[in-house]
Amino acid sequence: MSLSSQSNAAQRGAKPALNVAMVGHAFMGRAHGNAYRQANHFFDLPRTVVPKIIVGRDAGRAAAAAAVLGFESATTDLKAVLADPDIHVVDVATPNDSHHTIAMAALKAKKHVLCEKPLAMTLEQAKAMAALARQQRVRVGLWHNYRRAPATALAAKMIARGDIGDVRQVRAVYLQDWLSDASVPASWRTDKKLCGSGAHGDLNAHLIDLTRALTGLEFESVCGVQQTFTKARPNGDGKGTSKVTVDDAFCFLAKFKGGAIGTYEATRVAPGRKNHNCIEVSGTTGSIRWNLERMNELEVFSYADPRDGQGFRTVMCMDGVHPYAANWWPDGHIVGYEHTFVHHVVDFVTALASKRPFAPDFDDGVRVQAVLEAALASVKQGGWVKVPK
Ligand code: SOE
Repeated sequence: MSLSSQSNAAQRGAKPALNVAMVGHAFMGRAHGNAYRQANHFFDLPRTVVPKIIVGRDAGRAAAAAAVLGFESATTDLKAVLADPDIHVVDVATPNDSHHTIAMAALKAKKHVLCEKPLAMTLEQAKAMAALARQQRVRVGLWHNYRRAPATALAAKMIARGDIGDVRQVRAVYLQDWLSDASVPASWRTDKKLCGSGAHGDLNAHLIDLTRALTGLEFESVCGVQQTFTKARPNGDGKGTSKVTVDDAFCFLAKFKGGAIGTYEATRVAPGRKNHNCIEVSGTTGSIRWNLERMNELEVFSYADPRDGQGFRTVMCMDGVHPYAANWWPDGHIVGYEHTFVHHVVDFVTALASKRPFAPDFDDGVRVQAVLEAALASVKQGGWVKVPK
């Protein structure tokens, strides 16, 4: 064993274990699993995060995922996992329709819970999850990972310290194209009963959370429009087709408390846009823009700069002074999508041990769900809808 891994093992060995049970093991399961494995290797944490057990519906597939993702074991018996006092955190990495059931059961078992976004299928479910989390006095988190890129964490800091003045406008898009082709099969993501909504709950959820994280603004009312361009898709098994019951694209206007306004667009049918998550915040004295495709960079404009030097400048957010960056590589070396999940684990474990708040928690999830739901109501009834408290 090399010196560094010995010191790692020694460092990790000295900390009490934080055993994680992860329910689900697909795309998000892989991103979470990687984060659990990496966190202690790059950050000095108060607990040693242990990817303990994967819970899946199929024993064979769950066991294979455990081997690949570095979990100690796998099971199909969630009840037994929740009854195990040696499991401290339950991670809900399943499709949207099971978030409420699994999280409520984990909370009743007094487990700390991390849940994939969107928190729930409805505002009512989200409120029940948040209420139980408070009542059980456990720690909970919601996997809105984009808050935790070094650049977005820096943007939040810059806006909070007044670098762009008072926020007036937010313009945000999250564009993908994986459903542009009508022959792409139906899945849980195209079935309202399993996901609640399409691009809206999947992608606008991220934009809503990122807006709150960067600006501290609260949504007051929204006005939405949605479209489903492909009304039916072939079934994955090649037999027949299924109706698409959710949006391919969903846009909405927003008014914030305090007078700021915003525009939001989520789509899965923008050819050429693979995962184009981009937000720009305009204030009274400047603007900040972040683009996931250049995730380590912030575009910053300030009227405070000398007139002849004014223009958007690029801040490379990977120096030791930038959030999380010092724990990875020397100045200027960049990180990727998966590091945002590692930072999420790092902050959750640190908050857990220090009793410091962690965001986004389930109360933040309720705020996101309230905006999502108001925008859906606006499509139904037409016009502006107030975002419920
Ligand atoms: C699919 O749209 C998806 O996997 C989202 O569900 C994730 O939240 C996003 O990070 C990447 O795209």
